[in-house]
Amino acid sequence: MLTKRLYRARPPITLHTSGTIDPGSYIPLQDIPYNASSSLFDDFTLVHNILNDYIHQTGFFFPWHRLFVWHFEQTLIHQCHYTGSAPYWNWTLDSDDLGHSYLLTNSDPNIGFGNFGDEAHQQEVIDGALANFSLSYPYPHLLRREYFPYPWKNLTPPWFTDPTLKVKDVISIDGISETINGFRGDFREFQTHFERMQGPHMGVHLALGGDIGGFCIWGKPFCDSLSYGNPGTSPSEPLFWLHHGFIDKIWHDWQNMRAENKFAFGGGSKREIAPEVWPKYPIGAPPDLTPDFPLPSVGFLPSGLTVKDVLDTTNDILCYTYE
Ligand SMILES: [Cu+2]
Repeated sequence: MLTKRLYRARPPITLHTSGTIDPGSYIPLQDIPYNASSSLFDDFTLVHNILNDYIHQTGFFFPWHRLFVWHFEQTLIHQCHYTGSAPYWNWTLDSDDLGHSYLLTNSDPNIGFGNFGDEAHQQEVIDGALANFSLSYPYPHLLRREYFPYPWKNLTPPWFTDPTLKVKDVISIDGISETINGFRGDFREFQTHFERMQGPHMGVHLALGGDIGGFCIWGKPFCDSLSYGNPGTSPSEPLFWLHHGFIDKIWHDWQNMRAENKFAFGGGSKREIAPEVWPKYPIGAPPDLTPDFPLPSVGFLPSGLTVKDVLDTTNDILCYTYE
């Protein structure tokens, strides 16, 4: 059964830097106000939003999200009496018809994630265990979800160049197994391919629209800087954790595919998405990250961990594997 409201963070998370890279530069993509009535679940969203510019299209993408999913799992275990581990959604198995997958059509009030939302009400999810699931960021609202089989149709070039691309074409079983088999020892190319603007990570986020797609409610604040809103708040959708759980598994599988992949790492520390420069730095501009760089924690995630600490999921810190 899904617990709808988790415990609040006590004390509230600190919104200042943990001292990673450039302490002065932790400025959120959109400086959303701290909401005192938020839940611990919401705090994860806030932290992801604060760090949005540091953890996407930089070398931190895979390692930071590994720490993020792990900390979510540990929080469920230690604060919410959860006895399982972080689950993942293998969307390659649903790629032929994502919109009708079991996960997205299960209305069971205890365990179902519910269907796509109600068109008449801003795509709010109205069935399943997440019906009327209330969220705090970027402003109080109910969970929203919408299906876009052509996720890039209305998004703007030059970042998104092919409006006709279908999500099913970038999340197929064959495509992902090629990704895991490819890029021998080359972490940078592996990430560049996986995190590309019209790749599988983006594809699933955008195909499900609403909160996980970072879509805003038109006419509300924080709905003007990007054509579709703010990807920083995507952890508002519980499916985020299943999507990133699977992304972590894909990285894990790639790491374990060959000895030279195992500790391969690279990427820049500075996100560059200005159209003229980002093709040159799809996973971040210099200074380049090394395995010794601390993972940004903003006083919420475990601090003092480096990239190296999360390269092997079976080490004493993370201590998990995939079956
Ligand atoms: Cu993210």
